[in-house]
Amino acid sequence: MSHFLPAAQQFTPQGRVLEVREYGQGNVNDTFLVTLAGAHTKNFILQRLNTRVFPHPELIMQNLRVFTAHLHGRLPREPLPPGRRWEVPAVLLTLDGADHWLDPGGSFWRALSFIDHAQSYDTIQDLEHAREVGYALGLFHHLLSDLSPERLADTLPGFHIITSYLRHYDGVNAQNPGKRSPEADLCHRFIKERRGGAGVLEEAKAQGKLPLRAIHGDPKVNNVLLDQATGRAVGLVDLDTVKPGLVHYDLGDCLRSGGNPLGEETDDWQKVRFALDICRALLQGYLSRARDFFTAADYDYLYEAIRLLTWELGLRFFTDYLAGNVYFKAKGPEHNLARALVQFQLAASIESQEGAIRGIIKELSKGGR
Ligand code: GN1
Ligand code: MG
Repeated sequence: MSHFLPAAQQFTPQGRVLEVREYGQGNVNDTFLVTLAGAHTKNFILQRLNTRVFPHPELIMQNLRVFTAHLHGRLPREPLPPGRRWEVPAVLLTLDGADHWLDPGGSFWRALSFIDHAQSYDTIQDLEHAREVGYALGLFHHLLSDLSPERLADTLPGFHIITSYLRHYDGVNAQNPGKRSPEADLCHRFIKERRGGAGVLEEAKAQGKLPLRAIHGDPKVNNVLLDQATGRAVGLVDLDTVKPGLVHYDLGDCLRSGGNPLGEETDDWQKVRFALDICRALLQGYLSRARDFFTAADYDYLYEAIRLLTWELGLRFFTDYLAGNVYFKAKGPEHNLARALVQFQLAASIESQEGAIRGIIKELSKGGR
């Protein structure tokens, strides 16, 4: 703990830190849970932002300020159904009143309040959980639907722009034609066969069919907190990619994460399947809060969003494998290849169930429950 103690101590009076331990499963930033001494044991979240991925972390803090101020203004006017709560992590200041601390080595540290009596899971546990994950994303979008996206900085240019990821893949490939294996060949083939349709969401955006909105950027299942007692969703965490984007990025990402019961870290990639019942329940939960802003065009692009965001994550993992694992933290040289295979298999399963998925979307667009 001593290593991280100086960072934790920036955000709390001396002598109060009892413990600092690694927390969560983040693939990019380093996250710690800090436990404090006191009348009641209190925790906060301490994070070291990855400045290789986020070259301007101060813009992340700026977005967090805009986002939290908006939500705190809006939440009191937003009646929640009985028995529900909704929490937004607060930015904690250093003892000097700053929203971050640069350590002597130049690392960027910031702290957030911890949401009590809540937990998350890496995979969907049952259909009720799927509904809650969808509900959380729908409420999140609903609460942000009157925040003008221009007020948020683009903290990660190119994020979820598949054509940019393809350019990067081509560049990495040209420099590094080495790594061949049956699995790598499978990934190359998978990308080659599908790159034609990669720009569908960007084209719809350029044509004005899909508007830019304020989005979460990374609403995977383990970023949705559930109340420990009731199982109801209480909030979304991991707000570093809150920025302008398409709600389709969020929905596609949430469904590729939720719709894969084996989870994105499974070793058994050949067994990966997209679960239609989870897809339906998650979308039902989402639409229970999103119907007021979700348009006919939004429904039209939903299937493509699920397919594309899944394929995109496979492409991102595979490119990182080829590049030597410089973006996603990896447990070994083949880890990102294994992760890519999971997403490509999931994308294939989505494609093989296109008719059924489109059927669910159609039924729900008519108000089906
Ligand atoms: C990364 O760091 P983490 O685990 O919150 C990534 C997401 C991916 C996710 C896959 C900024 O999120 O886009 O979907 O891994 N975040 C960034 O698990 O690239
Ligand atoms: Mg994240």
